[in-house]
Amino acid sequence: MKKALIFGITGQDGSYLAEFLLGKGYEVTGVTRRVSINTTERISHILPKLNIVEGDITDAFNVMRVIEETEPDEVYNLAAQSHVGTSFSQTHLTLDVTAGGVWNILEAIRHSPRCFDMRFYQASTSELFGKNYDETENGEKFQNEKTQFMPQSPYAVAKMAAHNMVRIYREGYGMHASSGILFNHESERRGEHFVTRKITKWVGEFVNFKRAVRKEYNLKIIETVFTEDKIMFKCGNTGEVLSKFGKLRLGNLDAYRDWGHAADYVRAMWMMLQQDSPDDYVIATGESHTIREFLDAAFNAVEIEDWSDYVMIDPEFYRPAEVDYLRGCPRKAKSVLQWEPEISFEELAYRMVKHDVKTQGLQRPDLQKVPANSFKTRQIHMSDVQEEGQESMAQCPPHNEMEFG
Ligand code: NAP
Ligand code: F7E
Repeated sequence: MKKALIFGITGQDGSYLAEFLLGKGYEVTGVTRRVSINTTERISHILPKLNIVEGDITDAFNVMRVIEETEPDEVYNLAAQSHVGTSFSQTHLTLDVTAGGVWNILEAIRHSPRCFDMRFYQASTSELFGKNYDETENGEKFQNEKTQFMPQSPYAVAKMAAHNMVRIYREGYGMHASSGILFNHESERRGEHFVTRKITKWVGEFVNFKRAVRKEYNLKIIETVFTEDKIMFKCGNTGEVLSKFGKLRLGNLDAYRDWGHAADYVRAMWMMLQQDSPDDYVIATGESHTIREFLDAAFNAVEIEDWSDYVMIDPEFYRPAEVDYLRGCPRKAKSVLQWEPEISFEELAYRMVKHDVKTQGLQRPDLQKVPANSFKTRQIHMSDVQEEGQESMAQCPPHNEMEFG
């Protein structure tokens, strides 16, 4: 039985990779940090099948001990301070974990008597390209393995140091060490502070909140009124203000990202380590969309066609430096690894919204009752009134805005 060791098993990718490797018959060990709350939510369904050891990649001795004791055939490093925005305010921590941690793993493997029996995967990123791209003859922008790096954040600088270190250990010491230059990949398990999940979680909360207002007041007719930063719910018949909900606050909506599903991307990680020779590969869908387009897809999934009244721009979420355009060319991964993504952009957004509508429905929303005339309205959204205005206020079951199959 092959043995795999995963640093970062509690993260989005770690959870999908662990599932995937168990499915392939691997014995899987995951490294988790000692923290004061439970961080194993994403792997709770497979915990009994995993070996869990405590560790932190910034602790060189600990990393060495874990590698010695578990004797893995394959080591996957997914551990990182992975939030680009946060890396601007926690620069040192980001460098220590996202770059320094990789040194520790590479050194531990290099000094191990089993050095050449182990294969190593490093989670590199499209953030390495930063502001840079190449162009086809038709002027289409893209990034591939040959595109020059121009990092735009402390996160990207740390990942670039790690990426180069992996290459140096591969070429200098002959280690089987590969880096996957992965473009953005999301899922139902995506961290809640990344833009896609922030959007779908908000949509899930909003849909369930509106349902709860209807249920609480036995109403079919709700008028939705928009203020600067809130969405107010009024009784469609009496005009009484019933409750309010904060708008979705976002930063730059014009950046382009090449978004895939994490389940497809962890397959590519494994495929890289099955090659006779180690190498670097771009993993991407080849399609690029703006955050506006993701908002279209997410709101359309709950039958809201125009999201502009529901979203407000908050400068807090702008970054000191931005990556404007990412679109990966996965040709090498397709021809060498035979890797293809299976989940489309539309399917990704739909799955995430479906998940968040369902899970947020299990929470009990706090309906903040608002005294009448306690706010100034800016715009009034009439669609709800027009759609439902003829209905009576008779006792009715909770209204289902959206039924997923
Ligand atoms: P994630 O959800 O943020 O997971 C990060 C993981 O790293 C968590 O398990 C976290 O543990 C662990 N970690 C953080 N600091 C650590 C430390 N000092 N020692 C040990 N473990 C530590 O990230 P992800 O989306 O799964 O991404 C996986 C990897 O791919 C990351 O390296 C990321 O930078 C890279 N990447 C991601 C994408 C993407 O779009 N998702 C694209 C390209 C590259 P806790 O649970 O304890 O916090
Ligand atoms: O931002 C914009 C933001 O934080 C995407 C990480 O997994 O992928 C990820 O990094 C875009 C940026 O991901 C908000 O300015 C607008 O242009 O979801 P994100 P990211 O920065 O692309 C790469 C490949 C990684 O390697 C990273 O580990 O969305 N944006 N408004 C916002 N972003 C966030 N987070 N929050 C907002 O409110």
